[in-house]
Amino acid sequence: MLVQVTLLSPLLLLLLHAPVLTQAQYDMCRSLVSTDDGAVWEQYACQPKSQDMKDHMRIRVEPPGITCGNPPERFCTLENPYLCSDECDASNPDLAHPPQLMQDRERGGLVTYWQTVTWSRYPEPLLANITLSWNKSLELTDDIQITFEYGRPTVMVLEKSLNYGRTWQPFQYYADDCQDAFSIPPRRVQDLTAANVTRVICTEDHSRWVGSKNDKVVSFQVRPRFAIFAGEKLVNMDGLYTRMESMKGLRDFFTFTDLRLRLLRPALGGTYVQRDNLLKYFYAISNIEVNARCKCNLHASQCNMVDGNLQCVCDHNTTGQDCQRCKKGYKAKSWKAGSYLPTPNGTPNTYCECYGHSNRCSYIDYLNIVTCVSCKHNTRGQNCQHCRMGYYKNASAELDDESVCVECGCNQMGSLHDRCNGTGFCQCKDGTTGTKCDECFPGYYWKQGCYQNVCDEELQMCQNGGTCFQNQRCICPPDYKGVLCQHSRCEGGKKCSHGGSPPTATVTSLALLQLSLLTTLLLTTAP
Ligand SMILES: *[C@@H]1O[C@H](CO)[C@@H](O)[C@H](O)[C@H]1NC(C)=O
Ligand SMILES: *[C@@H]1O[C@H](CO)[C@@H](O)[C@H](O)[C@H]1NC(C)=O
Ligand SMILES: *[C@@H]1O[C@H](CO)[C@@H](O)[C@H](O)[C@H]1NC(C)=O
Ligand SMILES: *[C@@H]1O[C@H](CO)[C@@H](O)[C@H](O)[C@H]1NC(C)=O
Ligand SMILES: *[C@@H]1O[C@H](CO)[C@@H](O)[C@H](O)[C@H]1NC(C)=O
Ligand SMILES: *[C@@H]1O[C@H](CO)[C@@H](O)[C@H](O)[C@H]1NC(C)=O
Ligand SMILES: [Ca+2]
Repeated sequence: MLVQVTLLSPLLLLLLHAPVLTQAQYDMCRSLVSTDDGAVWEQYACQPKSQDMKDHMRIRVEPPGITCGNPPERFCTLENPYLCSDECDASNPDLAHPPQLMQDRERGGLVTYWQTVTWSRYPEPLLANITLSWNKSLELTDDIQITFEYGRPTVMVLEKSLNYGRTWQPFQYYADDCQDAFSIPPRRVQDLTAANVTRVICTEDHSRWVGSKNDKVVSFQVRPRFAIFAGEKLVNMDGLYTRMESMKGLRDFFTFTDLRLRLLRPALGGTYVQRDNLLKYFYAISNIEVNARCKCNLHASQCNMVDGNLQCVCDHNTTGQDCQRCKKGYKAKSWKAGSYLPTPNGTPNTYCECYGHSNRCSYIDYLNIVTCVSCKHNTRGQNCQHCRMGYYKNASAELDDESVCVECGCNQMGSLHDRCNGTGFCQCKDGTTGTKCDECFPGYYWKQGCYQNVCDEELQMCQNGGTCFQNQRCICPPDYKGVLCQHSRCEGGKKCSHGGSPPTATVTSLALLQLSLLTTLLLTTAP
């Protein structure tokens, strides 16, 4: 494996840097371009170089006590099942197999490996979890390779986390019989197409016992997946980057903060578990290769160790571990991820404009637009350029003014709804007026809204000595009734204390009343 890795790396570097040779600008944040107007800086996508992440990973194995050697234990091998002279002893450095031997740099051809206890508790399953953490979002740039000494597991799951280990999702299933182990049909990475490249598959390619010492590696194949877009030898990285830019979920598929190997059944060296020799079943891993680059949202070309953690060196006035925020004082425009592609094909390093009312933008796939999220200050819209319902835009204020949207303040009783027009005018109910609909037209009185006057001192006077109460009703003398006190209670032979008005007078006053009502009506409907 040592040989394999060192052989692979230069080739790998060449492949990963192939786009640099053809499209030099892609790995730089900006370059000087000469135009008719002289030289100008053109901004391009930037991302840090791919690196061997083995050096930075933190390894945790579970359950406790899964590592062999405490107490010391004898074990056999599948090749020589009856020669069980090997021993694992945690207290002896020469015989110990601690987890860090999965990430050490082996020297002088000496293979070092982590090893588990043997399957002496069969038929209870022999389970082990290996969790690899970086405390940083990373993007795979090459195949993950895990080297198993003494046989590859027959059942295993590779999981990943995008949120520092809070939640996990399967990345790939491995089994000698996928249907049997996971109830899913086996697939090969070679079967994947552009349409289903992000599918989580179960593969039988890395779990079978072939009896050959060279079949030690279990890989998660990134290169064949890239090749779907970049061609067989990854010569057309543009093709890949274009898809990374546009295809939903493609970039996320290769992104992770943690990886976990769930070892579910060791190599058997045959079809059945031999109960009389369980000392030959265990897991042993000598190396884990993870080549990746820091995810910096295309805003950094470098990623450094800061206080023991990887950290993007952010450009474009961004900040944060992944350059996922705007720097203080640069929040007028909202944060947006950079782009792989230079204009006009992409939108390199431009931001989404929210006029300072939001610092979050989101890409809506089916509309192909970038839109502000959670607009504040009572704004709304793709760029937070409109006012929320119930607010209107102050025409003399700038769009990025915090108080650009002014509350309509429509009177609840007097207006038809909460909305107002562009100059703050609410829509009023009949008889109501004023910008906020909190005043009455002449001839109307206010009582939780405007109502037409029943009586007043001019045209709709109360008759027969009645008095008008707040334009709402006439208070009549005892002998009179009716809205305007126009009816005598003495009619029909009743005795009255005071004399009634002559009938002719009543008729005249009624006619007058009708005339006055008409006039009021005409007055109120006039603009
Ligand atoms: C391994 O991790 C999974 C979750 O990813 C958990 O359900 C399981 O119990 C763990 N197994 C061991 C042996 O710790
Ligand atoms: C993870 O990284 C962040 C940012 O660099 C740091 O603040 C935090 O302490 C780190 N956590 C661990 C467990 O190292
Ligand atoms: C992906 O799509 C191709 C063609 O449609 C199909 O042959 C293949 O089986 C699919 N792979 C998976 C894992 O679904
Ligand atoms: C970052 O801010 C500076 C002003 O401080 C500005 O000149 C520069 O264009 C900004 N860069 C980007 C990529 O917006
Ligand atoms: C509108 O904005 C101007 C300028 O900022 C300000 O002077 C004025 O008071 C604002 N008007 C309202 C109704 O808020
Ligand atoms: C809003 O309504 C008022 C009153 O109806 C009108 O004078 C004004 O022109 C309207 N403003 C707009 C922008 O429509
Ligand atoms: Ca090793």
